[in-house]
Amino acid sequence: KIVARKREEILENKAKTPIELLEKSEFFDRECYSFKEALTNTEKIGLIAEFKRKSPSKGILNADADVAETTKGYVDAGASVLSILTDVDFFNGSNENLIKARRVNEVPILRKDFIIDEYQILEAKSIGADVILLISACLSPEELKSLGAFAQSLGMSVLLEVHDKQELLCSISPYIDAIGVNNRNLATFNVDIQTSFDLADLIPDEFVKVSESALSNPQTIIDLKNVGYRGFLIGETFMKTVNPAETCKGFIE
Ligand code: IGP
Repeated sequence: KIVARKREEILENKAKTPIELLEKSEFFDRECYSFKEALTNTEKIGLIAEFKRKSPSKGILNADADVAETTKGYVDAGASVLSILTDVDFFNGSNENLIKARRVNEVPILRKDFIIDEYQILEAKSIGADVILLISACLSPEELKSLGAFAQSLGMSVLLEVHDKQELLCSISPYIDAIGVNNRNLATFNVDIQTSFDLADLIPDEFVKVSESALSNPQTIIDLKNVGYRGFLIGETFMKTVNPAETCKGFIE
């Protein structure tokens, strides 16, 4: 369902903003920040703090938080990377939100969306993103390789998302930089942190290990660090509170 909607959206966006226009954006030629570098060789805990207004499983999380203020607050609190939802239909996100975050922050930004086409990667670059997400459950191994190679050819980093052993084993390629284990099953919305613990040893060492979703307890981060994780993607725990940046700060301290 999501993929069908994305195909429509891509056609609409291509008609409005053709590739030649994307390439003229003020951000298109900037050098991307490295996702890997931001999460390794650092004293920071490796937080990837997400700006997400709504989710299909929980509905509205936060209708009011200001994106510039919140993301700047995340970074001031010690977040290493920002994740910005740009999907409109399912997450109330927007490209505009990512642009606003880009203008006030100097850390890597992950464009959080369902990427199925090279156009969306060019669009990500044009709005100031450094990292794209490729979801194993939405793409064939061939698509994962070609989209990953395309993003890397633009100087961007690639985060591959998996949620079980089979997805992991058939999706690994040289065209990814980091592997994110989603603790939330996208089909059922069930969450289980054990997923990250179970897959840790199966992720080859050359990829940065990221644990995604349902993280709400600092002790879990410490335990995941001990099995090799270096990135921790957190949305809801922060966004469901009135002041997400303040909550992030409390979490890091
Ligand atoms: C954040 P949470 O439970 O902290 O809000 O999860 C992030 O992992 C989640 O938003 C996410 C997501 C995705 C959203 C993970 N993979 C793919 C949209 C698309």
